[in-house]
Amino acid sequence: MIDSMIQNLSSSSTINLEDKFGAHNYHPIPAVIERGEGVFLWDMEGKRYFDFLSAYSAVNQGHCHPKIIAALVEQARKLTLTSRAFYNDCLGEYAEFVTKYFGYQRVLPMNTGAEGVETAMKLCRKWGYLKKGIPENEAKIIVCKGNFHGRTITIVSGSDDPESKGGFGPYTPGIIQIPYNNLVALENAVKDKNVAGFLVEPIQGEAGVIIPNEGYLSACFEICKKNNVLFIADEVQTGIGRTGKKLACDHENVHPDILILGKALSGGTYPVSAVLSNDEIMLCIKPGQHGSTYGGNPVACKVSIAALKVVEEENLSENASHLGKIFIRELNGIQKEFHGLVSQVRGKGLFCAMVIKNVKGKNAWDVCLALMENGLLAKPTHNDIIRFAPPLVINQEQLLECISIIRKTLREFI
Ligand code: IF1
Repeated sequence: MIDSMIQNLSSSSTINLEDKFGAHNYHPIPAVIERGEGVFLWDMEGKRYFDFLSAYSAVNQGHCHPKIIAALVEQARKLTLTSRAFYNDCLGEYAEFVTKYFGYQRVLPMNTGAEGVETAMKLCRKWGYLKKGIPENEAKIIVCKGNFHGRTITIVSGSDDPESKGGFGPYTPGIIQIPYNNLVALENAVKDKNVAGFLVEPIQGEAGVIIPNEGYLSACFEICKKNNVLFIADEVQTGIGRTGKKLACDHENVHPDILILGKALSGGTYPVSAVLSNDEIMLCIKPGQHGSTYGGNPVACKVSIAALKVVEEENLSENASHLGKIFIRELNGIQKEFHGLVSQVRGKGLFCAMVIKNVKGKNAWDVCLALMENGLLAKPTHNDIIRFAPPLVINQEQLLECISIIRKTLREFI
C-alpha cells in the first residue's frame, strides 16, 4: 500500500505530505526536485531548471558529479562509519590531503557548517585561555552585524537577525557584534584584552552577498595580528572556488588563523565540514575535549578528496572568475535596463545578487516564481535580494542563456 502511494506522488501531493507531516521551518520555492545533473535540476513532472542557488554554494562541482558519486558509492560499499573510538583507513590520507590543499598543519573534521563554526569558536576560546592568558570564562569573540554562521544557539547568540535569533534565548555570552566592513569598530573592539578571536565571512552571503571594501580583510587580519586576536574566516559559503579563487580570502592574500569550510567540501553529496589551523592553535584541544560521531568518517574523507580534486581538475575557480566577470557585466546592463525594478547588482566570481524594488505590489519572491516558470531556480534572501550562484561547472553558453531568462522574466514586471 505504501509503495503504491509513493509511486503515485506528484509535486503537489509531495508538497502536501511535507506540509502535513513535516516541521514548518522552511518556505521553499514551490519546485519539487527529483533529479539533478551538473547545472540542471528536474522536477517530478520532468520540467528542467537551471540551478542558480547551488544549495547555497554546496553544489559548486555540479549536481551528482560522477567522480564524487563514484567515490561515495565505492567507500559506502566498504566501510561507512567506525566513530573515532577506532582509527579508519581514510582519515590519515584525508587529513594530509586537505591540510596541504589549503596550506595548514592540522584539520579537525566535522559534518555541518554550523558544527565547523562551533568548533572554531571552542578552539578560539581554548587558545585564548591556554596561549593568550585570558582569565577562565572571560574569552570574547567578535562577530559582524549581518552575519550568518549557522543556526545553533551559540551561533545565533551572535546574530542580529530577529528571524534567526528571536525566541531562542537565553543566549551564549562572550560574543561581541561590530559593524561589518568597519575597521575602526574592529580596532576599538580588540582593545579589550579578553578578545580571543574575530569571526567573519569574507563576503556576507545571507545578508545578500555583501562585499566589503577592497583591503578590508587584509586590514582586519593585520589588526588581529597586532592585538594577538585570532582571525577566523567562515568560508563555508564563499570557499572552494565560489568567488573565483580557492578561498575568498585569497583575493587579499589573507591566510586565516582558523579556516572554516563546509558545503562544497563534499560537492553537495554528503555533510562534510572542516576546521583548519596550525599546531599552536589546533593542539590546544586535547583528546576527549571535542568531536562528533560522524566527524572524519571514511565516506566523508573519500568524498571530500574527490570533491576537491574536481575543483582543481576542472579549473572551477578560474571558470568562476572568468564567467563571473561576464555575469556581473551583464547584470550591470540589466540593472540599467530595468532600473525601475532592479536597484542594485553585486557579485564576485559566480557569487552574485540582485536587489529588487517592490513594483506594483510585486517583490523578489514574485520574480523568483516567474524565474521558476521560465526555467531558472533562485530564492530571495531578506525579502528583496535574489542571490544568483550557479554551480561553477556552468559554461558560457549556459550562462548567456540564463541571462536571457533573467531579462525575459524581468520584462514581465515592467
Ligand atoms: C539554512 C542561509 C546561506 C553559511 C555560512 C555557516 C553556515 C552557513 C557562511 C552553516 C549555512 C545555509 C544554511 C541553510 C541555508 C544557507 C544560508 F540562508 F541560511 F543563510 F547560505 F546563506 N556559515 N548557510 O552560509 O552551515 O550548518 O547549514 O551546513 O539554514 O536554511 P550548515
